[in-house]
Amino acid sequence: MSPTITAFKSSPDRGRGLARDMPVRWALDEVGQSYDVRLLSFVEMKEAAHRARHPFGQIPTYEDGDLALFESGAIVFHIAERHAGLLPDDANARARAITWMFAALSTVQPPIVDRGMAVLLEREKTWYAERLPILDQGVRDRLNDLSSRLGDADWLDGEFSAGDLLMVTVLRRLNGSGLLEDYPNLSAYVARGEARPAFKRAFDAQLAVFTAVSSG
Ligand code: GTB
Repeated sequence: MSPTITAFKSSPDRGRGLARDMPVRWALDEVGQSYDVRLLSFVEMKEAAHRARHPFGQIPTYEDGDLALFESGAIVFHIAERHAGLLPDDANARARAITWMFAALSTVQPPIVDRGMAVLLEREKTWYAERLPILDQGVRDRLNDLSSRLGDADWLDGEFSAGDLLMVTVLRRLNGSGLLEDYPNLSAYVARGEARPAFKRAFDAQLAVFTAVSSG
């Protein structure tokens, strides 16, 4: 039986693939695992039935038989552990790929999310013009180091892994900020991720939800 994931019924990102069901869809597509999707409204997300799956009333979740998971990183890790293709067989290479998963979510993502939230919620505030350059610098600090580490390699550590999948997902949140463009190797890295057939399938699937909702 296919696992079931949850996603926004009506995503505020308007189908740009920025919500966190995207890395889960992408991981499932990379390993060739079909899946079902339960779409949730904001109200349904906070109801007891969904909170039993997700204590914080959010998407995404993942259900497979009697296993229910939340947290996109944990779900991607679970998929990568259960299927071939997203983590190397060699134990040390596998540990390094997992390290990149954590680096994406714990080290690179926070300043990107902080900046994104300020752009979304603080634009009209008196402090915005002063705060934005500080937040930009926080993002640049991470991008400088990531760019140096990646160099001219295709992926962060050898073959494409779940670490790259999460890192590309995180970096995509900078689309439209103008920040990524200062780092040609990181821009090319994101483009390489987006060019993967599995990424395209996942992206099209979440876009189809938005298209159906907005035309219906
Ligand atoms: N750490 C959790 C994970 O990685 O799974 C975070 C989950 C999370 O933030 N879920 C969000 C959610 O359910 C959706 S993805 N929000 C509803 C709520 O909290 O009530 C975050 C997100 C939302 C919208 C955009 N966007 O519009 O661009 C991008 C990302």
